[in-house]
Amino acid sequence: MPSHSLSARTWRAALWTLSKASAVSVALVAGVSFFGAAPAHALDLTTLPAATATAGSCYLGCGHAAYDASNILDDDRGLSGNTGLNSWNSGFYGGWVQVDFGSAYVLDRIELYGGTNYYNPFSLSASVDGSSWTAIATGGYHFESQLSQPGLSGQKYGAVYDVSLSGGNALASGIEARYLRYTVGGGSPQWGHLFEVEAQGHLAAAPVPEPSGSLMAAAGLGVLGWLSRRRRAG
Ligand SMILES: [Ca+2]
Repeated sequence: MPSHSLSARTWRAALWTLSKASAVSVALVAGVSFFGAAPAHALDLTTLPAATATAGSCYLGCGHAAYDASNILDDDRGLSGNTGLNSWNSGFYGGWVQVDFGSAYVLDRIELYGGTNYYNPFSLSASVDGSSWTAIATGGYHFESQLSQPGLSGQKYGAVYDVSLSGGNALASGIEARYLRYTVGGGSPQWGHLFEVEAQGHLAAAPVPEPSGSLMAAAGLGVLGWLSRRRRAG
């Protein structure tokens, strides 16, 4: 057999092996990229079974059905009327109420449902341990088209903060919270009042170990060697 023919066969075999190895390598890299990006699952934090509400004070005493802290998690935003059985009231010109989600999550969105007679400048803060707090926002109830649902008197009245919104609705990304606290400063024009709070968030992404460059190279060489042996055996 002429030598140039042997050479051509050798080149074709080498090219075939390299093309297969490249395809496998691309698949390996694509697979690593796919599994390395852990998707964030949005959760309704305020409807989690573990979610509970507590307050520094309640108008008729915390634990009384009317104006208790638990009323901010009863899925009634005021549509059943201003009955006291669906809202929290601090009982003085200030006060705070907070939600414990049961575990820490990264916040994506917060909705506050107020009553149209209550403006009340407030501040929102977040904590992962219940003792160290991070300021999230300051604001006041207002007519807010971004609210998902109507509240008292069928009005969308309250406040919304969201990582995908800007301006007065902006929420900084990456805020971790097990506790979300709503605080009305002392000397406020009305008693502290909140009909409902809703929050969405997701679990913080756990770091996913990815193969190092040398491991990837070793995997590529292994595939190359296997294909070469397979070619020779054929
Ligand atoms: Ca409520």
